[in-house]
Formats: sequence, structure tokens, C-alpha cells
Amino acid sequence: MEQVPPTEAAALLAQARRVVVFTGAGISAESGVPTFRDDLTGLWARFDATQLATPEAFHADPDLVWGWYEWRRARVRRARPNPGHLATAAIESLCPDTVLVTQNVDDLHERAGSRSPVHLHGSLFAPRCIGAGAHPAALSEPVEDEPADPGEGARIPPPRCAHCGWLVRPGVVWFGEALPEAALTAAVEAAAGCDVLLTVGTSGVVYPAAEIPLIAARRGAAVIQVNPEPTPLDDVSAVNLRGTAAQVLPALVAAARSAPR
Ligand code: BV8
Repeated sequence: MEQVPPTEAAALLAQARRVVVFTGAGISAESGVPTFRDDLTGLWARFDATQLATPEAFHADPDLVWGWYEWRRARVRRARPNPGHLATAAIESLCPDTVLVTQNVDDLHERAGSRSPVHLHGSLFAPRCIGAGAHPAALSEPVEDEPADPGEGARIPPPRCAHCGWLVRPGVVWFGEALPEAALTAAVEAAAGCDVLLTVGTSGVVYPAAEIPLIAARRGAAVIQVNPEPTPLDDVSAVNLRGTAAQVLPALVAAARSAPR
């Protein structure tokens, strides 16, 4: 794929009628939220995320897995959206027909002002019971005298469903589980119809989510990648902006605002 000079990225974005922004864990890294590539610590150090984020891990040791998600939820609650999240929300104003598709389970896009991100892998803030009813479960809100952070490696017994008594599980998509059909359909349709797909902070290795930028490229969209490291998406990207989300995205949006439309 011919590499277009970075200054062209702003022109591509300015002239786009339909935009998809596709984000991964990297966009939340500068908010202090660990990515999936980061090594796990504490009790979880002997695992990698792809082993813990599975139904088998939860079945084998619900306290260990629920503790990991409570620790992650506490990290996200303490985090703030970074300039990368804010610039992503600004793109939605620059180009009204923008669809934000995220693989992330945090709520930093929403807290940065993005209207309705498509969450392909669910949310840390939507636990549900494992019973047939998949009843939504209330989150344990942090109370003043409780430690804001349950501590790395905390084993925490998952709550029980108030409706049916089954265990409550995180409301995320684990490895080996199907993605929510409506979210995946919306993401595929947006990718198939966009002029520009901006992919930010993803290693592009987890499927079927990793298919989204490829669908856009196959349908002739210009893919712009923001990532400090090379990824499998380098080959389909018209522009590879080697840098971090918080550094690159605000500059890209500012340049797009002043570029001819
Ligand atoms: C499924 C939620 C089938 C949980 C996650 C082919 C087709 C279909 C499936 C497969 C397939 N091949 C293999 C599979 C199986 C599997 C898979 O893809 N495995 C991988 C490991 C090979 N896929 C699945 O299991 C999926 N389900 O296929 O079901 C099915 C169908 C019908 C019925 C039943 C079953 C489900 C996958 C979803 C798993 N859940 N998250 C949780 O969060 O706990 S995945 C999780 O990891 C993320 O959500 C994300 O999607 C993925 C990768 O993370 P990234 O976001 O890319 O982040 P990562 O850490 O990897 O990389 C960070 C990047 O950011 C790096 O590139 C780094 O350079 C960059 N970066 C760092 N700092 C910055 C930065 N960039 C910018 N700025 C910075 N500051």
C-alpha cells in the first residue's frame, strides 16, 4: 500500500463524508489503563490476559477473575480521558457521520464526550448474572472508607444475582465467546461504507474485531493508523502515524480543521 505523507492524513479526514474511528487498548494507555500487551502483575502475574479473559478461567477460579475485573474497574474509575479520547470526540463534531467502534471495555470515550461508541467487547460497567436470564447486576459503588483500589491480586468473590441467585460475571466478551451481534453488525456496516477509517492503539490481532479495518480497506476506504509500534495493519494503511494517541490525535484534528474541505 502506497504510504501517503502524514500531512495528507489531515486532508483525508477533512474531506471524508463518512468516518470510522476504531480504537484499542492503546488509546487508554496514556490515561494509565494497562493494555493487553502489558504484563500482568500480582496474583495474575502467572497468567496472560488471554488466559484470564475466558469463561474457563472464571469457572475455574471466579474469585481470582472477578478480583482482576474489580481491580481493572477501580483503575478505570480513577483514570481520566486523555487528549486522545477528547480528540476522538472532536472528530465526531468535525465529521457528523462518524462511527466510533471500540474494542475497549472502559468508559473513557463516553467520559470524553463521544456520543455512542460501539463496544465490540462489552463493558466493565455492565456485569450480568450467568443464569439463563443474564440479569444485569448492580455494581458495587466505591464507598468512602473502602480502599479505592482492591489491591493488585485481590481475590474477590463475585456477587450473586438478586433475581436468580446465580453468580454475577463481568459484562465483557471473553475469548471463545461470540461478540454482541448488534455491535458487530453496526461495526461491519460502518466499515463497509466509510471513506476513512482511523485505527488507534490496537495490535490488530484479535478477531473478528481485527477484521473491521480490513473490511474498510477492501471497500476502498483510506486507513490511517496511529500507533507507536508496527502492527499487521501497517500493510493496509495509507498513512502510518508513528506516535501515541495523546500526541498525534489532537494535532491531526487541528490540521484537519484548517485543511480545505
Ligand atoms: C470469537 C474483552 C467465536 C475482555 C477482549 C478468527 C476469527 C474469529 C475468532 C478467532 C480467529 N482467530 C482466533 C480467534 C479466537 C480469538 C482471537 O482472536 N484470539 C487471538 C488471541 C488470536 N477471538 C475470540 O475468541 C473472539 N470470539 O471468536 O468467538 C465464536 C463465534 C460464535 C459463537 C461462539 C464463539 C472474542 C475476542 C474478544 C476477547 N475479549 N476484550 C477484557 O477486556 O477482559 S480482547 C482484548 O484484546 C481487547 O478488547 C482487544 O480486542 C484485544 C487486543 O487488545 P488491543 O486493544 O489491540 O490492545 P493490545 O494490548 O493488544 O495492543 C495495544 C496496542 O496499542 C499496541 O499495538 C501498542 O503498540 C499500542 N499502544 C500502546 N500505547 C499506545 C498505543 N497506541 C497509541 N497510543 C499509545 N499511547
